[in-house]
Amino acid sequence: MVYQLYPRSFQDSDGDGVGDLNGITQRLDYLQSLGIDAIWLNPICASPNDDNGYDISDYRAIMKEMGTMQDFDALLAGMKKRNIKLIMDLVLNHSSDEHDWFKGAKSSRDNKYYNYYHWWPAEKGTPPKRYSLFDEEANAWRYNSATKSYYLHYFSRKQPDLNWENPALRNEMYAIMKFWLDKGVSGFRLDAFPFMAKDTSWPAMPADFTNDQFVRYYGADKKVHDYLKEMNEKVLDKYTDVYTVGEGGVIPFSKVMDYVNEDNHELNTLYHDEIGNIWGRDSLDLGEYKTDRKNVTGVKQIVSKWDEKFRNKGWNTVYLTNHDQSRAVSRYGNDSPAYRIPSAKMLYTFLLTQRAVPYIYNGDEIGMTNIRFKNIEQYNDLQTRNRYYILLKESKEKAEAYLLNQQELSRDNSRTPMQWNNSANAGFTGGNPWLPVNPNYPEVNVEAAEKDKNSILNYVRQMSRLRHDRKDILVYGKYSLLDGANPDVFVYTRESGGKKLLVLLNFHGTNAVTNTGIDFSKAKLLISNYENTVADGHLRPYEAAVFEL
Ligand code: TEU
Repeated sequence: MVYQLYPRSFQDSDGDGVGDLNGITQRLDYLQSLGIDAIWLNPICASPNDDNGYDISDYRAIMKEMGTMQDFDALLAGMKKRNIKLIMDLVLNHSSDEHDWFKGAKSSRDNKYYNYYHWWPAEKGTPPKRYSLFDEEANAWRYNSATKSYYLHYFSRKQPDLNWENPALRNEMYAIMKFWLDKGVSGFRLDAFPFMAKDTSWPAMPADFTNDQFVRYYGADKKVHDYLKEMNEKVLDKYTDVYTVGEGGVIPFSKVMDYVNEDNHELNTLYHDEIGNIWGRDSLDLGEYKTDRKNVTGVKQIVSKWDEKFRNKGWNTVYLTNHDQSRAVSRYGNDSPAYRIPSAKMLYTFLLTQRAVPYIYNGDEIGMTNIRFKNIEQYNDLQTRNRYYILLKESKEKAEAYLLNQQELSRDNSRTPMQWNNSANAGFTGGNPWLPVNPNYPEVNVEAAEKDKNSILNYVRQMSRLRHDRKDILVYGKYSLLDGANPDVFVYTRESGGKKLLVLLNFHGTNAVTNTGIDFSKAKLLISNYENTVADGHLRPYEAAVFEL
């Protein structure tokens, strides 16, 4: 079980309104109580924070708001003592424009760092169209007058793309990985890794470009495989027990095994975005959104097809939300007062009974909800802000529609500060929080959840114990879908060594019936999110249960 921790919003220990490493260290007993095996820390390296740490200006230094290298060493030692491993976020595709490499590169074409980045010389005319995901003008090329050339930035203009074709750059990145592994970290989450390798002949994008052509024009070029293999050879192979997870949202399903098949020696795991895609997601076509929260059958198909993919080789991951998406209970459950608690527990029953590495996102374990900002000025995230202003140039209606959509989908929803107690700013900071605390903190907070034996938090702990106690079945056992066409209920068994568990999940806020043909006479209840759960195939709104058969 991996706990994803967004350090900026977790715990501030020095009153500057930004979470820090000492804050995390203070909360290690709490983290241990969740029964997690590892923590993935979002970026903590030096950064001007154009994209909250995903724009790194020094890969070997700690962001000043987050503390010092001594603080990092203390955090790591505290984690080791508690047997929790640390997974670092490794930002490979781009650096900050304030990194020394880029400062040199942009000064002259003769600078030794010029070829650490991708450039289009102005004498060749305007560069071939590439959209940027975060740019104010959606253009991924930006002119630099000192070199009379354009640099590439798939993300913001303060995040120039690194040129992995240059062996000198690759060696720098490998040395950085060694630096952190030598300190004792246990692995890396490879940020946006498919974009590392581009087709640098820069083919023209077709006029009818659609998202499914994304990989062709943006990355996942064959060379990604070479880089990952080299990274294993030069770095990862030299260490034992190192885990990698790639952010693989854009990798087509048919190509996944090429990356995670252990024979290929590339990645241990990657994560996909298919559940998020079916249940509402920002797409690259600015302003177009699909939301189909009722499509439980679709979700079942996704889960089943990914399980099948990993039947014999490789290993899967599963998550419901992260720092790029909104809150799980708001998006997939129901955050109204009546259903917030049962639906969040139902989602955890799902997450922690999967044959995959489950990722829990901080704050979800107490059922934190979307903050749903009303005005564009309230947003911090550059993605929301920049896209809003692009749309506003097109029409006011489009911009307004986008704003409504962002109430449900914006990344800031999951980035509001962790709610620890009912004191000012939810106990997150003594200062001014960098992003407002969700006003529901007097009710939704860790301290209140600790005191309530029926809280989401205590349910997560029970589920996590169950997963560890019945590891042979719940981690490694075979998965089989039952009642697959049922549009409300997700039912499956997990089995191993002649023992079988049944998982029943009602994803909707209405009563439901499932037809499994299973003989319930010997069924023994292991956990459920309601009082008096009986095994008869009837489920109350958002009811979830695990039975031993
Ligand atoms: O995200 C990569 C990515 O492809 C994003 O476009 C992501 O899909 C989008 O933000 C979802 O709304 C990674 C990080 O997870 C993200 O936080 C960073 O902003 C991005 O890389 C740039 O480093």
